[in-house]
Amino acid sequence: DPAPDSEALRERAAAALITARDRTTLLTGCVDEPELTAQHSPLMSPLVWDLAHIGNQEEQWLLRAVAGQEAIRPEIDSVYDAFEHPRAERPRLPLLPPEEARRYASDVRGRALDVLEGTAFHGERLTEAGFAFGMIAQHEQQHDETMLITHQLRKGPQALTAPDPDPVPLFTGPSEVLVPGGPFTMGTSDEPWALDNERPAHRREVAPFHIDTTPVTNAAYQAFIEDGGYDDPRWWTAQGWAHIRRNSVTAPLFWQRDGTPGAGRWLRRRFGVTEAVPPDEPVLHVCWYEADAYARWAGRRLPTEAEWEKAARHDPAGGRSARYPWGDAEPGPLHANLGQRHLRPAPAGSYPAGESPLGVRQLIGDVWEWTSSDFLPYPGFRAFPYKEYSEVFFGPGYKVLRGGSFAVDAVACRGTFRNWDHPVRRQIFSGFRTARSESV
Ligand code: AVJ
Ligand code: FE
Repeated sequence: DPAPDSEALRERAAAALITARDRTTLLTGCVDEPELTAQHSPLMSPLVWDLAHIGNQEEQWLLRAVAGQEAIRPEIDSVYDAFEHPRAERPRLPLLPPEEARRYASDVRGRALDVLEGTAFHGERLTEAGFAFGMIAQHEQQHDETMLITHQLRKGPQALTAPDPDPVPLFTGPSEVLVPGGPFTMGTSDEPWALDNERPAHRREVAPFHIDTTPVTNAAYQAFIEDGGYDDPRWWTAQGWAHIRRNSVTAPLFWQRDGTPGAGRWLRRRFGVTEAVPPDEPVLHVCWYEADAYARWAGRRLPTEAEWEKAARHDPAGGRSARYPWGDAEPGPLHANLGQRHLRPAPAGSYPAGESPLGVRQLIGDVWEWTSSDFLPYPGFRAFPYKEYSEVFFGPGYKVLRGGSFAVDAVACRGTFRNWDHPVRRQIFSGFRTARSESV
């Protein structure tokens, strides 16, 4: 290691871990103990499970795998194994009570920072460029996003606050841009903290297509609702139609019609507050079936995952793939709405400094964007460091989401980052944009 690089990496890793822990502390410190152990939705774990699971993963990877230490409390590994216990069961497990969970996570953290001081960042794949530390910071941030979803599902008064994004003038640019056809580099082999499913970099041929300049807004989505979109099987796949009928899905999750006679408005509940649905904001809390149906109604389709990544990373001038739509610079507050800085997406057309070379906005941050693609390995994929991060999820049961939401931290969000979920899921911070093939 040339020393300065090593020192910079050490600082970056420590900062990423500390940023994540500050957020975990906020999310688990703003409600009282009974709320930490309660299950707010069968879709989610009690917050106190996430807290100790965060510590347990850190112990397994940084203390045991990297530093070869003995288990602190081997008996709890199984309690915090996400594969042994589905979320619905977790409240009945012998969970560490809140104070113990906090102490455990902070004990692990103290030791992990000591390990960081003494680790060389080369030689071993797990520690190459600080990978294991970056992976654990990303893991904690991913659970922080999960805990924020739990907060959104939780009934009861507001527990979290954040300033709103700055207002922007109504976006008046083109509604779509043409992405030229041809190959581009998808995925990465040199982003040091990229996870296994983002690797390796490979050439992808993509036919020319048009993609929305901004995510689909609440106003646009409302037009689909008012046009009877949820009552017309033409727009839905057979599975989607069966799903929305069986579950009486008639609007995005957390929406309700304003009961005032003649109001004709929609309200939504957001982190304990009921408010009018803001027309210019990207639509949030829709499942894949809803995104897919809206696109068909609009005479369009969801972008494939490759199309999404080409729109986000390809620079037609330079011909190479950048790390982000705006280039290779780390995300700053002018680029994207990330990191729970706000508790909502920013209006469509925000963040001009974050646009792609072709002028596509808000690809990073605001809302996770559903793509039409199943979650599958790239050619040459190798599971690392464990099969249960990605490999066991590959297949038709999961659709890929891209770009990150306001609730994801920059450390867990890149032009190559891949998220996935079941097509019925909508408690997640999910929205979408649409595309169409270039007609010849
Ligand atoms: C990549 C967001 C689907 O939360 O299930 C957390 C991330 N993996 N702990 C999830 C993850 C293990 C994962 N997602
Ligand atoms: Fe996890």
